[in-house]
Amino acid sequence: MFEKLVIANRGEIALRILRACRDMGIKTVAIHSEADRDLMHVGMADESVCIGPASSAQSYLNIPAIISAAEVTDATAIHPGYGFLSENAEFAEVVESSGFVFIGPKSDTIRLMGDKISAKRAMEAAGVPCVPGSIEPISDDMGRAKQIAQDIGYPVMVKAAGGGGGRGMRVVESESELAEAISLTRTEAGAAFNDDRLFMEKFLQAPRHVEFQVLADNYGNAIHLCERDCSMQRRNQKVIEEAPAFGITEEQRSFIGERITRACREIGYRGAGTFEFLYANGEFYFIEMNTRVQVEHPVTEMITGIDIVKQQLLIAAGEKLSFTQDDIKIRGHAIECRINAEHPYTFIPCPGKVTHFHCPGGPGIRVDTHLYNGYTVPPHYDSMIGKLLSIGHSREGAITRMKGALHEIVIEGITTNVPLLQDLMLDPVFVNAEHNIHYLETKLKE
Ligand code: MV4
Repeated sequence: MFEKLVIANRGEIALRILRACRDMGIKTVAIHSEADRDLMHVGMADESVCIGPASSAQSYLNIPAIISAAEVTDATAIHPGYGFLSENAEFAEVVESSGFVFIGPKSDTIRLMGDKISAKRAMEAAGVPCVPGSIEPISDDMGRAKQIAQDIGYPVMVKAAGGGGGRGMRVVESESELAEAISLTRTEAGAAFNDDRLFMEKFLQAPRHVEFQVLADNYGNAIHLCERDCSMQRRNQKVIEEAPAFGITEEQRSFIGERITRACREIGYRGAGTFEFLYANGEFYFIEMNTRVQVEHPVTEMITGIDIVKQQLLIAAGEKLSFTQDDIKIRGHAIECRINAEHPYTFIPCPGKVTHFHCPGGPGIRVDTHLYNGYTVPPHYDSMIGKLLSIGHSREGAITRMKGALHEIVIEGITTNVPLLQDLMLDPVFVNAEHNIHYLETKLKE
């Protein structure tokens, strides 16, 4: 196992990684920006290195500064967390070529999945159901593009190969809009991703977002840890996640599970990963794969009892998975509420000093946060300040416990989205599990 690891991230996930390292006897190096000297994990880590000014570009995205910090501290591995450089193939490559272990898949795998055309091609080859469409890059021949769209059937979606997470995509309702949509998306994609290749899919009108967690080692062993529903979202920012996803049968779960673990073996996947699907009319349609640990990984940990961050470290250190698919047993239902320092209805960020923080607790409650009394939330980064989780025997039991925890939590001095979360726990559409990816935006308009 690694002796010392650099945590190349901040906030709650940096603390989560530190705790996994502490459990495993791995020494930690916190790297941080000038604005983050007071982060909880910086004080707790064995060593810390300030790597640059507040702006992400000069600190958490600064590859040479992070490599230098690993070198001067004699660390042997680097955990990228989520966001920042976690899915940057070049970073993974530099980490490895500098002689450190990147906690994640090979850089080639990150590149393969970062290109949504090659990702989809790999998934189709493995028998993973994908959204109907064409993986042939759209050419400038409008006759051909019109033919493809007609074959798919309107409405279609034009997506950028370099996109993902909601960036670089456009809905096209009819042939009269197609040329303009292709031209605009191509220009945006070229500017944003330095890659103007596009592809086309059937536009699914009201799907749910259901994703499967996988773990794969270096020896061809791959398992899945059930799925999560992440449909309660706004502008591609998830607000509530849960596991398992409501209404998914054991038969569907094992069918998709079998296909995605086969895909992992075929592409030589390593580490933790997530297969994102749209779920509509009882069917799963692959859209993207995330090659990092995700914000919502704790709901899966709660229902499976598996420490996903610890598994990432074991796999990266060359260990074999110590359990098989048959060992994975789902117990109960878990819900995660993301706590953000933002106005609950306008979503305007509200950084500032936390004058009083009281953390909820009790049976079936987990809180992943770096907040403490007197901590100042800086304005430079994402507004998520923590995650509140509950588990119950049933979905209803998890909701009941979440309501209690949202009642207990006290965060004074800054404005948070807790009132929105409290509202959602009482919302009949959420309570009855009838929402899809558009529900929250529709509700907020009313
Ligand atoms: C789609 C779609 C409907 N049809 N693809 C948005 C994020 C990116 N991962 C893919 N996204 C979508 N792709 C087809 N063919 C709708 C979305 C989408 C979405 C997906 C998941 C979670 C939230 C979303 C919000 C808006 C649109």
